[in-house]
Amino acid sequence: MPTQLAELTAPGRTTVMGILNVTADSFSDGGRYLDPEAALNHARELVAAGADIIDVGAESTRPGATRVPADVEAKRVAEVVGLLRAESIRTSVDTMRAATALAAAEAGVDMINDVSGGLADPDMYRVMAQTGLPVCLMHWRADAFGDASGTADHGGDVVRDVREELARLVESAADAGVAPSQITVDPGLGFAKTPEENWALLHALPELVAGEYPVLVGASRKRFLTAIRAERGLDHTPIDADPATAAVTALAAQAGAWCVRVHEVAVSRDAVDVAAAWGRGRG
Ligand code: PMM
Repeated sequence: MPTQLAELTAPGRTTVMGILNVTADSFSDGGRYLDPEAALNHARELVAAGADIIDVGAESTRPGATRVPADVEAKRVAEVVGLLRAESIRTSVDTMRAATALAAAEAGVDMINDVSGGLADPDMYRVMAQTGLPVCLMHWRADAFGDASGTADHGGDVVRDVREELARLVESAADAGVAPSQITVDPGLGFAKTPEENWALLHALPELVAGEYPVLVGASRKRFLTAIRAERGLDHTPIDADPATAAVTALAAQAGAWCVRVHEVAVSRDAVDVAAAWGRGRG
């Protein structure tokens, strides 16, 4: 029996997904966790800090990133997923390749997270269906799924486009046999979107949450957040965006997001706990 989405859903609060990039070039942590032992140690730290699930990715989508060869990606993620599985740590695999998703599933991964929403690889929906695992379909309109830079023309209504395009992804996945009860969606903050579009999507989060599928929010350390500090002339490296990320987490949790995907877990876990306690204050 594959992992059910309900098992990855923290009772009474937003789920916290910790990011583990097993890459050479991710924009905030590239190269630090390429060694499987270092990756395992970092995953343990993320869990100790309050992560419910660890998202393992071996391919960066940062602007300017080049794609990692398929066999290298599959080997890197499967190895780390296997190590985490041996410690009963829940994992998702962040990949656009069906073969990598399958290798991760064989190593015991609990969820498939595809930033292309299943569009980058014609076999992805079939593998999602075959494994029966929970999936995250992220919105990213792109001609070629290389890096996340550039923008798409949303005719002034990014919220409408993202809702409609996510609905189409869900339909395609379901047509291929993915159980609707295993599907989550993600507006894809920072993926071919302007800062204004990212804020419009966050503003509209209650609308997205009101839809049929649980919503995952990935704002952590993204450029539209560091921009807040840059505007004030402050340091604005990706890590400097951790407090702003925690603020997004609190507001996203308040808006009913199912999950937040973050690098710095401890403060985001506090933020979702605060939002949950605040909600219980209604009595
Ligand atoms: N962002 C990144 C990678 N994977 N997955 C989902 N579901 N949502 C996201 O927003 C997302 C993602 C890019 O960020 P990273 O390079 O810091 O991991």
